[in-house]
Amino acid sequence: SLYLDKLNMCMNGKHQKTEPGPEGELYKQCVPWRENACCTANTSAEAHEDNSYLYNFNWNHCGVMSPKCKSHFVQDTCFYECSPHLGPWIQLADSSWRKERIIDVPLCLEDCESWYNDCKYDFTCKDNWHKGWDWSSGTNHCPTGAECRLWSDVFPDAKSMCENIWTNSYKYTTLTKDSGRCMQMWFTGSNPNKKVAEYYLNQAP
Ligand code: FOL
Repeated sequence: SLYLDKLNMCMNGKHQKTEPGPEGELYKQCVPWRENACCTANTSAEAHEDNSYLYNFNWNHCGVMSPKCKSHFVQDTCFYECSPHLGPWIQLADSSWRKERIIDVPLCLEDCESWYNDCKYDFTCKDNWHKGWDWSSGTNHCPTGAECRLWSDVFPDAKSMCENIWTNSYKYTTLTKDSGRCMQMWFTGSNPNKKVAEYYLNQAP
């Protein structure tokens, strides 16, 4: 049924598989998705690389990103590329590089807050990392006029970071992991997000 499809599907993005399925050999931080994933082993390894072929994205656009901060971007990449339970939040995208996107995925409080906290001494020049970079060198650099500033000057709080950085992919929530009502970027063991997707699908009209 259409309902069950939404519980277990891959978005039509740039690198996701057509259908979710097991992957024996996912890399490091993407391992939690190995029983059922939208990413291939290759994508999971690339998720850990600087300037990877996935998006040629340069995390170090305002000096070297701290390892703690980068670990959250790696985890976000695993979540974005590997999650098979994003169906309730997949919408058509109006862009050249992907057919579909995610919008307003309710992120668990702990994941958003720890991400912000681990990046707060880092620097960036933009609050939306999807658009407006200078790509003339092949990777993104700060555009003219966008100065590197302390993270907290660009993002006043965790909410502004989680919601703005990927153009509302995430919705900030005060829901905690134990609620079963928010999506977890960081988890171990079996994927807790399936039940969350099921809950939100049943809320839909
Ligand atoms: N993580 C999450 N959670 N949601 C996402 O949507 C997401 N997207 C990416 C990575 N992680 C994500 C992909 N990131 C460009 C910049 C960043 C990017 C993909 C592509 C890029 O090419 N930007 C151009 C505009 C391209 C266009 O819109 O046509 C630019 O102007 O900088």
